[in-house]
Amino acid sequence: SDYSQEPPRHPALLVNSKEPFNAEPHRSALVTSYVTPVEFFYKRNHGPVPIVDDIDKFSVSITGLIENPKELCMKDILRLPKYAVTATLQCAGNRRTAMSKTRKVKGVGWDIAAIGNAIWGGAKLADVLELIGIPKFSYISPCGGKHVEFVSIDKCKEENGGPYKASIPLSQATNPEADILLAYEMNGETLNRDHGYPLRVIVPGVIGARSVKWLDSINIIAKECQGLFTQKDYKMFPPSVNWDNIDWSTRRPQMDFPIQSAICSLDDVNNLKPGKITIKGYAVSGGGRGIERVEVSIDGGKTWVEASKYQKAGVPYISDDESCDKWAWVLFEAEADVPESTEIVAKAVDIAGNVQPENVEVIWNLRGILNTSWHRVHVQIGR
Ligand code: MTE
Ligand code: MO
Repeated sequence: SDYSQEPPRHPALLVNSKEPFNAEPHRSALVTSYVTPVEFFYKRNHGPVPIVDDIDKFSVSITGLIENPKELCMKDILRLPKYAVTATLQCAGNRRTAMSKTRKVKGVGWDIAAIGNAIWGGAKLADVLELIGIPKFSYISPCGGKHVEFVSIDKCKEENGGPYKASIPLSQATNPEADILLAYEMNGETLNRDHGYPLRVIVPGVIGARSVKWLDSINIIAKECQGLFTQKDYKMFPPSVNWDNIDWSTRRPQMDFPIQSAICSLDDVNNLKPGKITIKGYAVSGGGRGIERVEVSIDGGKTWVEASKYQKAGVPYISDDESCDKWAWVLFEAEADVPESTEIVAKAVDIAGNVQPENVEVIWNLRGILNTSWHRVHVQIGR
């Protein structure tokens, strides 16, 4: 693989793998603003970043189980109504490093910042599909049924040099309220190369792996994508499954991510003076489920206080308010007096009442995905 033409990147990123490039910001960068700046947004690539230098020649082919396969050029996509969707993208491997401390897991190590919140600008996939003759709200049996597969331009070694790909159910793809985008902008700027220039898919509320970057083609297929990242990766196994007894076919590909929260204003271990500290972090749930509450403990999880939550600075977040961004995280904040060394913990509850598990052991899985256990940091108080 050729990594000689990678794009420039912010030097402050913490690099977990150089080739392919996998990097996250320091966790503190996530709570300085509700919308994550592009340069501090985590980057998760499976191969070299492809180069698209002639945008006039760029097109997306739409093929498969449709009557009239079509090529859409960038102009065709720009002609469709443009939407701006604020959505949090989270890698299924976020917080994997901590899961590995219980028992070793396989995969790129991530701290708690393989997540970011951006304003994605683009056309709705439901509009694109309508343009080629697939009606909105195409309802196909919820078990089985057609899928929409996204295939990239990139080449990754896990696919034996083939492109990265993933699929989502057709019923979701044709639902305009699912807000799935073919995005060409991120935070009001042209999408950059690391994040999928010129065009990527954004599937809000779903693990990042389904938001295919550098889109090359869309295929309507009879059942879910047979590619590696749908069949032999990004599946949730119970703790009893190991590399000797794994049967990938017994599990479905992970789609929505579960309720998640983490403290970003403190490192894993902090040496502080006694006094007031501010505890800040993010909370988000998959499937567009809002956040009901975030609680913080300064005694290792024995007692809790509720943190304040916001999206827009200065406006308290209320999950069922029309004005809140349903696909986006909330930032939380709590102040506490910490007189002695202790463990500080955060946990969140979504509007369906889903809670984070107390320990990582109960959700441990060999691929190290979806570590959503209570987030704990240590504070050592010196005099
Ligand atoms: N799309 C392509 N073509 N190639 C990739 O390697 N990585 C996926 C997804 N889409 C990937 C991809 C994964 S696992 C994640 S978490 C997100 O992109 C990361 O998106 P980002 O780099 O814009 O943060
Ligand atoms: Mo990912």
